[in-house]
Amino acid sequence: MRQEFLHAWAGYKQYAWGHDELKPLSKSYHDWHSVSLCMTPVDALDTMIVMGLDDEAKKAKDLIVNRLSFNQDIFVKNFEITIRLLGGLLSSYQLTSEKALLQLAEDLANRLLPAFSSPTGMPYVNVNLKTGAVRDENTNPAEIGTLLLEFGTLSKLTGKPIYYEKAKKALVELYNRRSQIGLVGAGINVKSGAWTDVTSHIGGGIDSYYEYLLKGWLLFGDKDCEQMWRTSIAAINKYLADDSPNGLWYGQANMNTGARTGTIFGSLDAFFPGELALSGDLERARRLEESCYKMWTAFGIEPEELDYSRMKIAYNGYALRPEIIESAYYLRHFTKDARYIEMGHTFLDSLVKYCRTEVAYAALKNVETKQKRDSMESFFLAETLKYLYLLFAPPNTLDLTQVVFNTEAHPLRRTWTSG
Ligand code: DMJ
Repeated sequence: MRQEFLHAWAGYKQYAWGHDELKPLSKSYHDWHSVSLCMTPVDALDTMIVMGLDDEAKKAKDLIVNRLSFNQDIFVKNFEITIRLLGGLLSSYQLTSEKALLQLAEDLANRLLPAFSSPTGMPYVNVNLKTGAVRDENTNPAEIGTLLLEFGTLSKLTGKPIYYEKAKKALVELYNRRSQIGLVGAGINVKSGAWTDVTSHIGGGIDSYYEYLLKGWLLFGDKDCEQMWRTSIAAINKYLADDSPNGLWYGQANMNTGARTGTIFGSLDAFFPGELALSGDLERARRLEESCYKMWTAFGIEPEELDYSRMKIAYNGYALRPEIIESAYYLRHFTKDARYIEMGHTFLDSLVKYCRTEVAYAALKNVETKQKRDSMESFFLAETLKYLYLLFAPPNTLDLTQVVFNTEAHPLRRTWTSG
C-alpha cells in the first residue's frame, strides 16, 4: 500500500506541489479558492506518519508550516475545512507534537467560529476567513453535525471551552429538531430552524451527523452524545433499514411519517457498516457490508448511487471514495474475519485496474465505461489509502481503544486527562 500511496503522492509533488489538489489526467493542479490552503498535504500528512514515511512526512509538514496561512479574504465551507484541515492539523499535531500545527489549527478555528453566529447556533455554510462574514443559511445535518470531534479536540488541547461549546450546541439544536419518530431530514435553514427537505436517509448530507453522535460519545465520553446516538440509531433501524430480498440496505423515508420514499444507496452510505460495527451491532454491519460488496462487484467498482431494488445505477461516477473500505477495516478489526481482507484485495485490484494513471490515481466519470475524470480529491490520500493500509496491516497498528477517526480518517487521541 505504501507503494500506491507514494505513486499518488509523487504525482502531487511533481505537478501540484503547494496547491490544493492534483489533476491527474492533465497533470496540473486545482485550488478550491483564489489561494491554496494546501488541502492535499494537510489531509495526507497523518497517512504518511501512520505508514512510517518519515521523509515524505517531514517535507509535507515543512510545506504546511512555511506556506499555509489562513489570513485570507476567501469564503470557505466550514464543514469541509473543518473535517479536512482542522482535523488533519490536529491529528498531525498529536502524532508529532509539532506546536506550529496546533497554532495553525487554533488560528483556523478562530476564523471559522463566526460561522456559528446564526439565531439558532447552527452554522452557516460559508465563512470568510479574514472578515468573519458568513453566507448561505440553507444547509444539511452533515454540515451542522460534523464539527464536534475537531472543535472539541481543540478545546481539550488548548483548555479553551468555546470550540467544544459552539460545535456541541449546533449538534444539539439539530438533534432537537428531529421529528416525532426520531428522524432528521436532508435540508434545514439555520436562521429559522425549519426543515427545507424532509427526506431522511443515512447518505451524503446526513451521514457524518450520525457518525459524530457515536464518536462524540467515544472520544469525549459525552453522555448527551450517547443518548442522542441511541435514540437516532433506533429510528434509523426502524424506518430506514430495508430488509429486501437482495440483502440488507438503508433507503429513504419521510422524516415525519416514516413512509418509504426511495431505494437509493451509494458509495457514501457505505460508511454505515463501519458505524454499526463500531457501535457493537456486528450482525447488521456484516449484512450491510455484503450488500455494499455486491454494489462494488456488480460493476467492477462501485457507483456513486444505486437503486438497490432493481440493482440499477442511479448515478454512475466514482470519486475515489473510501467508505466501503473504511467499513471493511472496522469489520476486520472487530470480527477478525478474513472475509474483509478478501474484500480489501478486490477493492485494491479494481482501484489499480481502473483508476491508476501514469502519475497518480483518477476518479471515474462512469463506472460502466470506466472513463476517467481529471480529479484526485484529497480524501483519497487521507482516507482511501489509509484505510486500505490499515486493513492489511497487523492488528492494532492503530489501537482503536485509544483512537477515534474523524470523518476524514484523521486519528484523534484522548491525550487529555480531565473533562
Ligand atoms: C470525505 O470528505 C469524508 O469522508 C466525508 O464524511 C464524506 N465525503 C468524503 C469522502 O467520500
